[in-house]
Amino acid sequence: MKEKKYFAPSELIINEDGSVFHLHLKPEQLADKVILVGDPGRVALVASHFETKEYEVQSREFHTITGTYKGKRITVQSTGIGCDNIDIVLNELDALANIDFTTRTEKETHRTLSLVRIGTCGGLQPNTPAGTYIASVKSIGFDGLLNFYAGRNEVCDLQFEEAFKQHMHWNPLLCSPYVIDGDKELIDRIAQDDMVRGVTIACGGFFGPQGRELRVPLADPKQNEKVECFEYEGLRITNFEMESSALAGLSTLMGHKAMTCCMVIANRLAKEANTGYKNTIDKLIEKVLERI
Ligand code: R1P
Ligand code: URA
Repeated sequence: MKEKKYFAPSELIINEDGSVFHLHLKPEQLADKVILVGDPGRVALVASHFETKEYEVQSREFHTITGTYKGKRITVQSTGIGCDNIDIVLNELDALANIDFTTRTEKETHRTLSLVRIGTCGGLQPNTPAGTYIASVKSIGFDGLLNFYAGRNEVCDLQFEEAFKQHMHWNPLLCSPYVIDGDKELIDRIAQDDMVRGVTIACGGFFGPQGRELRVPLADPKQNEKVECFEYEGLRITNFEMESSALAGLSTLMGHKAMTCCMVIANRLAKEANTGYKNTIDKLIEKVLERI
């Protein structure tokens, strides 16, 4: 029989109270259904729909509430901004689900989490004005995260990746972009006719990587023009945000189901932004809570 891998205290850091290092959650406090949001303040908005709350904790940008919505046990977890935080959140959630914290070895049976990210994004097409909900069927990672994990080539859409790099005349100094699908079953259940199904670029930044130029010029001034006209097998790139690729990629490698849906708050074509979105995102939250 294969010897079980032991996860040393330096690799999986467990706090004195038995909770995982950054999230401060214990295994029994995590539900199978998880809603991820960027903004820690959005956690209370999601949980305002819960009929019961069993646990709440906050440390740094990681705010967590576990409770129930219409009898379904759900954990809502904030990630803060960016794929670096997704690396922390996904690894710690997976450890809570699949590693025995007493023996520091993998559990015998795999526990699969369903993870739905509810975020905000910038729209890139005429059919994605402010207020549109976009479900990411595919994500293009400009963040480089998945390239650090084995198995990246087995789970990514390499043909799409190659077509995109050719179209963009990709500068390899930027990063090695990866293309990864969201979970099909979850997308079919959650992205109904009221959501646009699209291709999302997840960036390691809000400004330059998303083609926003303030005082410092961009390396490629035509980046967004090229992004907006790229088409592959009938799919167009619909939006920019900052976490969906890392979420879809790590979840696939770990054996979880994940998808991202975002509300457009800035339309890059129309050059318009909606900063009063905090009330309207609640409608998207309700749809996800009903369908998760
Ligand atoms: C940038 O303003 C942040 O907003 C988007 C981006 O992905 C990034 O995290 O998502 P959230 O509203 O979920 O944070
Ligand atoms: N979030 C992003 O990452 N980009 C936008 O343009 C809006 C929200």
